[in-house]
Amino acid sequence: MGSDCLFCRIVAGEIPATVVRETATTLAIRDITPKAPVHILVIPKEHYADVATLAQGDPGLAGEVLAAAAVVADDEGLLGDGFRLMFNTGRYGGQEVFHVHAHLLGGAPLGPMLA
Ligand code: D5M
Repeated sequence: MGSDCLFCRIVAGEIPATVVRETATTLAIRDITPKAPVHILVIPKEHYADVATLAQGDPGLAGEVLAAAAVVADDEGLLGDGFRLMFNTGRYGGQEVFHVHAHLLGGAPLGPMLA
C-alpha cells in the first residue's frame, strides 16, 4: 500500500505515533483520540485492509496481532479487570482507517457494546 495509507506511513516512520510495543511484524500505538483511559491500536506492519482480509490471507499474522494485543494488555495492567479488543470492519462496522487495527480498550468499565 504505502503512501496513501496512514498506518503504513506510521510503520515507515513518516508520521509520528506513540509506540508502546513493536515486534518484527506488529506495531502497537496509542490512539490519537482515546475512547477509554487505555486505548491502543495493534496493527500488522504489512498492509491488509481489514481483519477479514488479514485472517484469510495470513492467519499466522492475525494470530501475531492477537498475541501482541495480549502482551500490551498485560503491560498496561488490564488483565485483572479485563478489556475490550475489537476490529471495526468495513462501512457498516464503522471502520475509518483501512489498514487493519485491533482496538485495545480498558482502564475503566466500558459498558455494553451496543448501548
Ligand atoms: O479507527 C481508526 C482509529 O485510528 C481512530 O480511533 C482514530 C485513530 N487514529 C487516526 N489517526 C491516528 C494517528 N495518526 N495516530 C494514532 N491513531 C490514529 P477505525 O476503527 O478505523 O474507526
